[in-house]
Amino acid sequence: MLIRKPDDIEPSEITPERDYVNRRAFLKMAGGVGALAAGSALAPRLLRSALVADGPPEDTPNTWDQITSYNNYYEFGTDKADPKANAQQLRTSPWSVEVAGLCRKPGHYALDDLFRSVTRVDRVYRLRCVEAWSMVVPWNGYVLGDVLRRLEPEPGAKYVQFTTLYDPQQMPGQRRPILQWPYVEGLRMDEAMHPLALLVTGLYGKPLPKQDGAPVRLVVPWKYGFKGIKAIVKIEFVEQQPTTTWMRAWPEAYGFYANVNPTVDHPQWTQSVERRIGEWRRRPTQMFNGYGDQVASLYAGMDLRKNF
Ligand SMILES: Nc1nc2c(c(=O)[nH]1)N[C@H]1C(S)=C(S)[C@@H](COP(=O)(O)O)O[C@H]1N2
Ligand SMILES: [Mo]
Repeated sequence: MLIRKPDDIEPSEITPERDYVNRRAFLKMAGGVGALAAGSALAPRLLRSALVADGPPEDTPNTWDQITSYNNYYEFGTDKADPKANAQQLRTSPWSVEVAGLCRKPGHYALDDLFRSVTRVDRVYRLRCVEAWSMVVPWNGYVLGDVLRRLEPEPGAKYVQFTTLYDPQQMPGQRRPILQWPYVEGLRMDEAMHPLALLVTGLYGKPLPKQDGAPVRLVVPWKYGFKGIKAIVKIEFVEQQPTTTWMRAWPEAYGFYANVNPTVDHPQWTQSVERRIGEWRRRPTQMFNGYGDQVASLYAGMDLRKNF
């Protein structure tokens, strides 16, 4: 892990981050430093530094700084630091999402209306980028299926397509043909309805930073990170499998399904291992990014080497 001295930690981030540290990490540490720290005014700091230094392996969330300064968002540049530097001028309010296609409630929705009477959820998920790095992110948002159901998809709706804002004035990357703009993504309807899939509006209990996809992005934890389309302005219910930005760019490398699969390599590198941001050692990549117990049945009978 990246080890930060307690002095480097903003007091404001201690409480929220500590709340998200997972239970296993807490238990592991509780017998040691925890006892020492208990009752001391310094307890939160000691607690946090102990967790960072001794941190467990699996699913300790990455820090706010890591999650918000190491980004992929080509609309704002192709270097990892570019989105944070270049996205801050994006106007994210007011914002509306167009709902179109095969459903009974099409229209232009303000975000509040899109999420009206949908329960907010907090979920700590692994994010596995196709570039073989990963992070753990405490997201806040809404179960995608809960939102979609309220839009009353029609029986002919077999897929959902998502579209990012197209505005080259605000998104400098769109002035260059890095990708075909706007960025588009899609899910099969049963994938979209799976309870792990989220529309995300926050992280660490704070509004979603612009570089992470404000005001609303998709998060599908068993798929490669590129499925997590940012700054969504359109949701369309369609009958045929829609195209996606990365399929268009390089179909041999990026399929529609994009399920994390350590046995199907990228043409230029292995997908069998990954590096967690903040660590040096490489860890094995897990099938479906470790969510197979929950999602494997969606793909029963499919050849996942062909449908990669
Ligand atoms: N509109 C849009 N969405 C996007 C991207 C992008 O370039 N444009 N990059 C994707 C990729 S490759 C990844 S790994 C994730 C990264 O999300 P993060 O920057 O919040 O970690 O966003 C995805 N969503
Ligand atoms: Mo990615």
